[in-house]
Formats: sequence, structure tokens, C-alpha cells
Amino acid sequence: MPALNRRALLAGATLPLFAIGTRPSRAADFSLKLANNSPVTHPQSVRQQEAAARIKKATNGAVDIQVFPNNQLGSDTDMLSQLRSGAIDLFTLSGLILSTLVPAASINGVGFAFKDYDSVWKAMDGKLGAYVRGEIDKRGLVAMDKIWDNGFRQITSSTRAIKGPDDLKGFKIRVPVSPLWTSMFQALGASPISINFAEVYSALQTKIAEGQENPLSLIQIAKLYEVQKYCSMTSHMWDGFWMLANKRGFQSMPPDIQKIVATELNKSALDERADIAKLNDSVADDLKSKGLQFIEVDKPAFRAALKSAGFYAEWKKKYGDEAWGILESEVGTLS
Ligand code: X2X
Repeated sequence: MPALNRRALLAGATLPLFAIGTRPSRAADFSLKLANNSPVTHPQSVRQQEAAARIKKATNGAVDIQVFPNNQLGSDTDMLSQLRSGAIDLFTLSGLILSTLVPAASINGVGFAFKDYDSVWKAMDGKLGAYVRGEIDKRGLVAMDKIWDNGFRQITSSTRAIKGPDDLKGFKIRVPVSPLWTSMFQALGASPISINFAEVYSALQTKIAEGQENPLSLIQIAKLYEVQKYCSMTSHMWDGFWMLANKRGFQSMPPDIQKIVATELNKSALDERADIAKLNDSVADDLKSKGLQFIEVDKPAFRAALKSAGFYAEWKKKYGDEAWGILESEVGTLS
């Protein structure tokens, strides 16, 4: 924690509630719940635990964050409602799913917008991210500055090898609950089914869905390879998790405390990005050794199929000229 904050806190003069360092251990002034949808061993969950520990220390116990990973508090849809009502204080959620409340938040998921991680972080830590956070703010939530990495998404299947867009015809693919995802896979001719992540493994196991799409790191950590046979390297979109706070709750804490919480959460987001980058070096080999068959695809063919189905034109209209202009200023012309 920055020395300045600590001194300000220790002074206690402006923050009588936080007579930090002058009292024996006692219940925290702020007990917060932080929830996510990722397995306990996912870097997201691990780094959130670390942030909670640092925040507790830096506030001398005034802020006690309990982390509930792995959908312990419900599906993404449930947890978003709980965040809005204040039953959950902090929640990491894919921007694409958040778009059910904040339409602009799915914009980073537009098909094939990003070519690599450099362009992702430049946009999300830059103008595009700032624009989306501004939209989130209008809906009573606070998004921390640094978005957490989920990753570039790849399509897996238990039934057929997807090599090009034609192979997606009628393919029963699970997608997260988000209009952009449904629209994109409909444009590709597939039959998308919206299912929260909490139910994905069983939906694949029972073949309610033939396939799904997720970053390799999650395919590994959530053991989806156990119920899937093929993995097509489409990298059709990049997806990340915004660290969201209930604004009323967050702003009920003194500004110095808010700053500590935000700083430490943002630091852990950067740690988590590095973890995923490291995982990305080895995860494909590991998945191959577990029996997943990898397929290299003709990416431009998927993009051309989206274009000819009118996908880009439709979403440009939905997001509006301002948002689309910011996206294109970061990644180049899309339509
Ligand atoms: O639901 C998914 O597939 C996941 C875990 O990638 C998201 O949170 C979007």
C-alpha cells in the first residue's frame, strides 16, 4: 500500500471510524463478499484471494473480503442481480454477460476484433476500456480500471471436427447468456443455446450441447476436455472479466479505503493476466496429452461468413457510431 495512504489512515483524524493501529483486533468495519464463476484453482480465484489478504493487511483489518469462487453464490445471472441489490459487494463478470445490463459492455467480444494480446491491453487499458467503464458507471456499478483476462476463445466439440464455418451448420453450441454471443453463432449458422457457466460441464456431458467455446486455460482448469473431443483454434473473440462493485456500497467506504481496495484489485488483475499468459505457453500441449484433438482453422473464412451474414453492420448499428468508432480506432476497420 502506498505510504501516503497508510499515513493518512494512521493519522485517523479525518477517518475516526478507522482508528487503525490503536485498537485490538475486532470485527472488520467492512465485510465484503467477492464472487466469481471460475474454479478455485483458476488464476482469477487465486489472485483475488491474494488481493483480499493484502487489503486486509493494508487496512489493518478494517476491510475483510471473503472470496466465493466457482459459482458458490449462484450463476452469473444470479450473481449480477445480487451485486445490483447489494447482497454481493464485488463480482468479476464477463463484459459480454454484463451487456444484458450495460449493452456497450460486450463490444470487446465483436468477432475477430483483436488479433493479439498487445492490441487487447492497449484498447482495454485505453480508450475502449474507459468508454465501457463510463457506461457501467451509469448503471450503478463501479468497474475497476484493470479488466481481468479470460482469453481468446476456441471452439470445442464432442461430435464433429469444426474446420470452417460450414461445419457449424446446425451445431448445438453452448454460449454464455449474452445477445452478442447468440447473434454471432446464429450468423455462423450454428444453433446456439444460452447456458450459464455453472451448468456447462453437465450440458456437455449429457449432450444437451455438442460443443462450447472458451479459452484453452478454462477448458483445462474446468476439465471440459473430459467431455469434449475436438478443439478448433478459431480465436474468434477475446473476453475478459470486469471487477465490478456495487456503487452504493463501494462509495459508503471512506475514499482512502476505496483507493486501497481498487489499487490492490487492479494489481491482482495484472498478476492474473501474467498467470494466464504463462499458462498459454503450455496449456495446448497438456490438453493434447489428455486426448483433445486440435484443429487449425481458416480464420478469415469465419470472419467472411460473419461479414456476409451482416453481423458487423448489425452490431455497428446497435453500439452506435461513437462506440464503434472507438473500437475501430483501436483495432482497425471491421466491416
Ligand atoms: O461462461 C463462460 O464461458 C466464461 C467462463 O468464459 C465466461 O465467464 C464468459
